[in-house]
Amino acid sequence: MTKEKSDIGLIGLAVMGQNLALNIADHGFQISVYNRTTSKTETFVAANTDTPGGVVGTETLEEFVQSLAKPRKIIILVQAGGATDAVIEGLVPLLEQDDIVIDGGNAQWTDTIRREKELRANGLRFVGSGVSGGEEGARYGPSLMPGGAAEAWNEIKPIWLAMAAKVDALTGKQLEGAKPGRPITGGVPCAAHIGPDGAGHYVKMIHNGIEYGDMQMICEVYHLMHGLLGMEPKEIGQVFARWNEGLLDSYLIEITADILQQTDPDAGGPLVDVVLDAAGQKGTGKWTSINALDMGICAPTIAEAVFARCLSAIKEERVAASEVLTGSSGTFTENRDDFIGVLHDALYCSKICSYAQGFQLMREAQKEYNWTLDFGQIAQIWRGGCIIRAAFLQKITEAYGRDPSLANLLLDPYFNEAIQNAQSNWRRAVSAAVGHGIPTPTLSSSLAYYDGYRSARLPQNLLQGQRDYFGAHSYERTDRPRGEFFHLDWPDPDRPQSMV
Ligand code: 2AM
Repeated sequence: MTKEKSDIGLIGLAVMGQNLALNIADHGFQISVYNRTTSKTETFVAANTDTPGGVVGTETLEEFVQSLAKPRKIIILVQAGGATDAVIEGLVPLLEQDDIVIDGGNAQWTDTIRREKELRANGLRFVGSGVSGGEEGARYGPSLMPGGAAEAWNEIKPIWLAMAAKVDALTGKQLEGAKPGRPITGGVPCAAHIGPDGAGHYVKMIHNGIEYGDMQMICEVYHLMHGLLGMEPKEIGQVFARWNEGLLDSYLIEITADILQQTDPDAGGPLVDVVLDAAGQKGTGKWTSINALDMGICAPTIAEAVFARCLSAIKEERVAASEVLTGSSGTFTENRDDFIGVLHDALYCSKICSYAQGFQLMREAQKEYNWTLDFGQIAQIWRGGCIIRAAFLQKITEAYGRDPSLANLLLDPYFNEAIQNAQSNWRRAVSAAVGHGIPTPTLSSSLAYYDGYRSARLPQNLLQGQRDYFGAHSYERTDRPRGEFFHLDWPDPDRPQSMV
């Protein structure tokens, strides 16, 4: 039976929008839907007449808005940027005080901050909700990262907790098995209020940056298994499947095992061997890296993952260069099974560094934007629904539980010990890669990050000397208090040092 007014509305019926709408309807909420092209709305509604909550199709924005219970809750799922602004612009004049507009797209957090401010000035509420998990996640339970006013969160909370992925309270593992009309009940939902205005979209962006790092480091390990150990995709896939039972247990390792064992349906043989090695990207890894540079936070693993995609994309140029440029030759003599263990440890250590960088970015951003982020909770809502879901995140939640103001994940006793136990293998893997000319930008830069972070003294004393020499940029001295700056007229034979 259709209720007079729907509990929530959704604009934008591309695949993500359709799946999120069905997920919400599966949980007993009546949802109104609107799409610019009405035929899409009609097809969608006609195909989904028997959901537990009910899907109501609307043809105009006015009809859509009038179909919603107040305060209205409206999810926008159109392309980020101009399309989102256009939809908001059309919507705002139709809304009333306290209505809530929710952007579920991949918006840049700075746009979300702006939109929240603009809507607040109009007496409306705006929530920027990161949604992770792709099409499958949207349909059966994504990880949800809403940012905005706390009162707005309280209004949408029952729907958000219902549609989110669920994890087992003890193990943190995602509960599987949701079906159309039969959602999962019980478990801990992967949704929580992240913070004000752009906090949710910021955290979603960091999630994606970490995802870039995770994916690239897995690819480098595959490259080493193939290039050094001569392993074929199927065997490599079996190793990943085994790793998925242990410390590295994660969605990305699981799908990697599947991908590597997939046969080409057309030509036979491993499908991965005929997939073109030129990566695409939509921009969230790039945004994370730009933001790291803007804030002056060291996040090389994530940036290298973006650059690795850029380098892969110039396929023709690389093919030409491969005819001209030489690398290293020589046979690899290490024991195969032993070296597989070495690669496992290198991957684990690099992953710790990559996440450490992501959390350092969030720590800095909260200062910049005046947010108070709960890092343990963020790790918790990433345990299910999203692409980086992993057993590992439970360890991060525990680390922030031990010390909510932890400066760096590397300093947590669990992760510190993990790296102590594995780092000699990590170094062996990177050495072998360097020695045999196999590029490992994320494994290598993670190690450089680790070694840099643990160094009480770095060579930037010399760098400060260089800056002062050519640009009179001044330097501080180790034997003087911080904040006292000196300049030396380096080329002058008498070398007078002055305080500046
Ligand atoms: P469409 O089906 O009418 O193209 C993803 O592209 C979704 O965003 C689609 O549902 C699309 O609607 C919608 N969309 C893109 N640009 C839009 C705009 N400027 N106004 C409204 N919807 C838009």
